[in-house]
Amino acid sequence: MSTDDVERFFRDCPADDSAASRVQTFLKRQHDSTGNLTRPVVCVTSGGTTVPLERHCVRFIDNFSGGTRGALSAENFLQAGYAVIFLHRRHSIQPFTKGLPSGQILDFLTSVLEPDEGPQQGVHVTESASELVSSCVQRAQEAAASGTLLRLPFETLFEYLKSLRAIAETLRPLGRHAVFYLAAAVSDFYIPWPQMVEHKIQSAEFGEGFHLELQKVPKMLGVLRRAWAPEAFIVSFKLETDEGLLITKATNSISKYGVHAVVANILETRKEVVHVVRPADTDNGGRTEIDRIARGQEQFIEKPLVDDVVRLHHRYLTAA
Ligand code: 9Z3
Repeated sequence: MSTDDVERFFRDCPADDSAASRVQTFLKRQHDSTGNLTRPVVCVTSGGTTVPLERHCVRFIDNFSGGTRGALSAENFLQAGYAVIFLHRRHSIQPFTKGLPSGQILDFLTSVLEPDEGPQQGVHVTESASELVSSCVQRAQEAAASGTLLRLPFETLFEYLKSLRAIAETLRPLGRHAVFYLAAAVSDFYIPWPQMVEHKIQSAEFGEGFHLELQKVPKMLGVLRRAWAPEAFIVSFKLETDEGLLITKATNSISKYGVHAVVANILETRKEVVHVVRPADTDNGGRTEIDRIARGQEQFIEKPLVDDVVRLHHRYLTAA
């Protein structure tokens, strides 16, 4: 894969360009009146990308991820004083909604609609849920009032990568004060737009079966690290199902793409334990150092995970 492949990907990319101006406006809010940056900015990516099979898309390939990792991490970065650009799969889990029912929202509500009920009239949160709901509402309102959370949705691989590039290029002037925390599950294979059929694939046109040929997505991690945002602190994620491959694959990402840390996780245990793999501080023959992060007594592992990433980012800032 060469830079030509990357150029071709974006040249053929159908998605719109609206992310850049939204990020620009958001970024202005993170500066004071004299133009100084008031807080570091992290781009948290979250949820899975889709790969369309048709331009007028009826069918698509999806990628595993509900978006819990990204949403809870975004909350913790806000708590740690970062401004957060939350690049997420549309309708995936949002910050400040963990624990709220997505499907059974009506179970949380009671309705008093009799005209003679006076001030009681209206729709109310049930007693048992009111503490959880008010905490979620309060934290969401705080983030909205402080202007420190920007939500940018994506659906397809094309939209995701186009927005990621726009964010990276807009954050470039922040240098080391920008962080990329790439928790989204991004497809490795796709159908390039020029090769994609216009309309719904017709099963009647195929005899025994339907053969699909996918191409490899050009690797963007190295381009992000070296060209789009060369000074930013880059944390990528590695998901495996075979424990035996995990640390080697994470270590390879560091040597291949030059990322500053890789969060390595196994599908089944990802909510309990992750490993943060990073280049050794001192030159000890190119080896890596590994922080094992366990959920422990915390409700969610994203708290100690983000604490670790923030610690590493602060060290990166002071090392400059
Ligand atoms: C992750 O590994 C995330 O931790 C999860 C979070 C997707 C497992 P949930 O959304 O899960 O909380 O349900 N993200 C990266 C996955 C990925 O596709 N990584 C690529 C790879 O492993 C590199 S970009 O090759």
